[in-house]
Amino acid sequence: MTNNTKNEVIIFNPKSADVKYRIPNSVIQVAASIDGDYEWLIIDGNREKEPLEKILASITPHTKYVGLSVMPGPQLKQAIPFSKIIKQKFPHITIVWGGYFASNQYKAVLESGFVDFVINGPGDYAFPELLHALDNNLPYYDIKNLIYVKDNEIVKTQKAELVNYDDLKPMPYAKFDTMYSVEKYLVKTYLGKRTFGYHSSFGCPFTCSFCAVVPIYNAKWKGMSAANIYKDILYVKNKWGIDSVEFHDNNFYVSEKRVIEFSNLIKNDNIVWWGEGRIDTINKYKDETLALMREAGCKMIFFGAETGNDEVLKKMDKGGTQTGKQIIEFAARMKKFDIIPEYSFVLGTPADTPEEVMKQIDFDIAFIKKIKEVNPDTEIIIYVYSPVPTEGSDMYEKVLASGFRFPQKLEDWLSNEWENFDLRKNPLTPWLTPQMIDKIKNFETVLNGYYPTVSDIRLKPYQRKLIKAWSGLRYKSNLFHYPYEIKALQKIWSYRQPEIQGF
Ligand code: B12
Ligand code: SF4
Repeated sequence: MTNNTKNEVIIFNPKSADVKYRIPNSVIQVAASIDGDYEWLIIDGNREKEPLEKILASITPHTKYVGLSVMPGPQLKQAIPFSKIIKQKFPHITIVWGGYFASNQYKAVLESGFVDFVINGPGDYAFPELLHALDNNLPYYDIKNLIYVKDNEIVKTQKAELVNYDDLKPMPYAKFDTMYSVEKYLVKTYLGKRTFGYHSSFGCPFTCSFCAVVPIYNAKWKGMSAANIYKDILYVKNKWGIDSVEFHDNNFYVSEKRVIEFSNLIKNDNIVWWGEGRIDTINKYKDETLALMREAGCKMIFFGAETGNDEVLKKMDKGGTQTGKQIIEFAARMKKFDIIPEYSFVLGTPADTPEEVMKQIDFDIAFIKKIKEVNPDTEIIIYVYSPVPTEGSDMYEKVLASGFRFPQKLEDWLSNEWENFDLRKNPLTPWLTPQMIDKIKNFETVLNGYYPTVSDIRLKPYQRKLIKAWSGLRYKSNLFHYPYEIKALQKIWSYRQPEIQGF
């Protein structure tokens, strides 16, 4: 099909997962923004054996723009070299990057010389406006959410008000289906056999200083109406037979009213759903709302618990009213409603002395064990703190004071060390010693052994039992050193790590 079409705009989603790739909503939404105005083609790196060849073969004399969606980590492995090659072979093509990495690391991206524009945050208006300006030789300094280089200086245009989701053009799923079968993106998860990914709001009203959403959305949030979410979900259900939905919003549960409306709409459709939320937000929900959500299919919710230490929560600028006590009590409350809380923790935040860093790690290990006592079904996900450039925040000031610096050159992000940094597995942060990293990792191994995650649908019951019994000995006596035997079992039975594989 690529031979007969103009492919005026090619939008590339670099490979982000080896298996169970999610529907690439970022690039589909970008395509929606130009649908009807340009002939576009999406190429999904997750679905191509030779994605670069496919891009090069799809470029026609009409192709003027190649857009890439880039988040940190493995997507860079294709985004960087492919952009460079496209620019070398087709210097007249304008290369545009969008996505979280592009927006947060725009300096390195633009200084590479092979990316022409960065879309800073939502591209729903910025992208079509940019193409229109370039096509008509118009100035683009007044287009919001744009970053580019002019006279060797980086120019950042004004940030736009948050997009009204309900006003956007519909997601062109049916057209995308002619490029890649949507069917193949329906993955088997803990939620169901045919889980679909959907995104229904921009931003987040909070300012956690470790979070990459903050520099882009500056504590703003705006969501689609419940009626439109429902309309889309129903369309996908009727067309592709989905049985469950992962809401990919940064914070799906900001508005209780929206959640109630959506729950009432979806409750008879037999759809199981999941999303990310805040403990202090949902703790304010009424009991009836929580019961309704469960009845409507909300089986599990992801929460950034971060730490049980109130001082550190403050330093993280977690905002709201979250406290250690609340985190524990909330886990118990969720149990009553049969909704599994998935708590993510960020260990290894900077402190004044190495002793304090270690003390904090020990504190959180004990805290996590307490949560498991209160509600053993709570899923725990552990990240090692990786800085994000939230300029002006206390935490980031501490990070800079420690001597930490992000790579200056785009291609430096391709090293293994920086990939591990992106995956929040082994950050190159000066205040974390190998012993600290080992302690975190070893505890995680023993914890995952003693409480195998329910979302790991591949572990057979007897495997679960065996790992649990063995790890229990270590867990109960706090013997976390060198848990090689648990690691070996997990490797043989390919244990799933939600913190790397997503969700
Ligand atoms: C789905 C998802 C994934 C999927 C992959 C999706 C894909 N592209 O194939 C999976 C599960 C594989 C994944 C993995 C990871 N992810 Co991820 N992911 C998401 C999630 C939840 C939704 C993305 C999405 O579809 N958004 C919907 C679209 C509409 O919004 P959008 O992406 O922002 O797109 C808009 C603009 O950014 C812009 N835009 C984006 N791309 C482009 C491209 C062009 C050309 C233009 C013009 C504009 C543009 O316009 C779009 C429309 O307005 C986001 C959180 C979020 N809510 O966005 C995290 C998120 C992007 N992921 C994140 C991270 C860190 C990762 C990981 C690197 C690490 C991890 N532990 O999760 C891994 C990488 C692992 C790997 N193997 O690659 C972070 C990035 C934070 C940061 N530090 O920059 C986010 C923000 C989550 C978070 N809050 O921490 N992820
Ligand atoms: S609540 Fe979550 S998404 Fe919002 S700023 Fe904090 S960590 Fe980021």
